[in-house]
Amino acid sequence: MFELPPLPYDYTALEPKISETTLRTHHGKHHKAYVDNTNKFLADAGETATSLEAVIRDASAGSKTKLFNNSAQVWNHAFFWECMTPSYAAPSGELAAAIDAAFGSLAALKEKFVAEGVGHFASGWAWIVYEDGALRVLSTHDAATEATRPGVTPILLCDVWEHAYYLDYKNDRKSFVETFFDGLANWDFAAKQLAAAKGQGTVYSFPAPK
Ligand code: MN3
Repeated sequence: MFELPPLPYDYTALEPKISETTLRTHHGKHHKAYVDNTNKFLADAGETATSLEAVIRDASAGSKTKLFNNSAQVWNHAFFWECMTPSYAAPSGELAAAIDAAFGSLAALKEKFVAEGVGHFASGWAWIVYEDGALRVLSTHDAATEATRPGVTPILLCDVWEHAYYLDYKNDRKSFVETFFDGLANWDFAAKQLAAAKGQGTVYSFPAPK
């Protein structure tokens, strides 16, 4: 059985950028439901999971759409929580250098990331990933995840489903994505992911089932 990981901070820790109500609903209801559904689908199929990443790969390869959608959403949300912090600090060191190399500046990355997140039609996720030796920005639809794409390390992730921001920002997705980028993004976590992608440390993986 997979368990819903606790948030890495208090439900009120991101206020006013993200309200306690939004976090309680998003983590305690939406994310929990994806965990519960994943466990149910696995139990119904008589399958014992070794890791969430293996479940996602298997569901994708086997066209098990419901299991894929739910298990990928479990991973994406757990990673998304890690990608935010109540103690914002701008990128530094090797991450800042990689941003400058790929985009020219943090401001240029912001412009690209916000455009990707805002321009993404309907539900999905805006990502910064490390691929082929460089950072890049992309978005995925619905539950689609970069967690299991070969050769890719997720660096930073923003949920652009309406449930992520509607209570706090109504239909203003742009303000939400800008606030995420400028005030919530956990660049320390992103830097650890980048270092791990280059062989220094371990990339994030979802907690093992119990
Ligand atoms: Mn969500």
